[in-house]
Amino acid sequence: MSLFKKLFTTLKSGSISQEDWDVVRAQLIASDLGPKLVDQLILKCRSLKPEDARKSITEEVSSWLSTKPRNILNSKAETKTILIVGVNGTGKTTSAAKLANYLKSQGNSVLLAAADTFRAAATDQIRTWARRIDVEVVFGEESSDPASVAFNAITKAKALNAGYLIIDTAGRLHTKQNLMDELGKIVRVVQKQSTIDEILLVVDSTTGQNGINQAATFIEAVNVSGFIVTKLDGTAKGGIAIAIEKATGLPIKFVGSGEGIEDFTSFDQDAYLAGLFD
Ligand SMILES: Nc1nc2c(ncn2[C@@H]2O[C@H](COP(=O)(O)OP(=O)(O)OP(=O)(O)O)[C@@H](O)[C@H]2O)c(=O)[nH]1
Ligand SMILES: [Mg+2]
Repeated sequence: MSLFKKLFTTLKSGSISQEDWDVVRAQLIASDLGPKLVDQLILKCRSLKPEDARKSITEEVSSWLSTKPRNILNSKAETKTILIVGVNGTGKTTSAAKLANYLKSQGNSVLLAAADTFRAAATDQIRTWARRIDVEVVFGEESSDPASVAFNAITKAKALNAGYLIIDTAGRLHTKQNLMDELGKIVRVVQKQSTIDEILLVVDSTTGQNGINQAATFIEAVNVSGFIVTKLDGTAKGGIAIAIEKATGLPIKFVGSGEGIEDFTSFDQDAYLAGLFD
């Protein structure tokens, strides 16, 4: 990600002019760290000795990251249920398939649910993925009640004794309120039958600070437990990862870095921090 490379090389060079600071600031702003965090960081850096820079910056940024667990939370339920939510186009359906494949490759049995019934194409998309990764998917008619798909899915998952149920949801409805009401209903219907272990909010890293505003809306509506940050392959704006954790206190659990099924990893905090300087 090299977010702090410029900052780091500037600090190491010793004498730093105001112009140098301006360049560093502009670069950090462009990375979507957000002006407030950028200024906080630069203020700190101005008083740093070059030899302490890397350690101090790492400590500062670490203190901004979520302290909540990054692994998938596992209740005692036989079937762990994961709800995938987010704004349209962020990568929910792709991430649901990637996560299903990831969990399957670890030896788990996985069931997918297509609770985006807003468009027929949404169901087709997840069914195509499901065939490819050889995972079963529960779906309904176009415009049918997404909560009924979720209900059928959790019923089936329990009957099959599936290890995980991953529910994909719509990102677009006629209004934001409709969308939030729909998500709330899916949550209630599933919770009548089982615990929801995770509600993962998918955030497109290329949308920058907008992602933080989206997050706030979803966090208000449902009990978001963590993030999947997507499209990190297409951006130098990796600062959003830090900014969104600082703003919400919630952890990034997975990152997507391409359109392929394997372009998906758990978020490794230490590797991420190390990568900021390289
Ligand atoms: N480069 C890149 N593209 C991605 C990534 N994740 C998803 N995409 C692409 O982003 C587009 C939208 O992905 P979807 O998974 O359909 O997004 P969605 O949130 O389900 O969209 P809606 O159902 O319309 O709300 C697709 O073209 C995906 O291939 C990623 O990590 N990197
Ligand atoms: Mg989708």
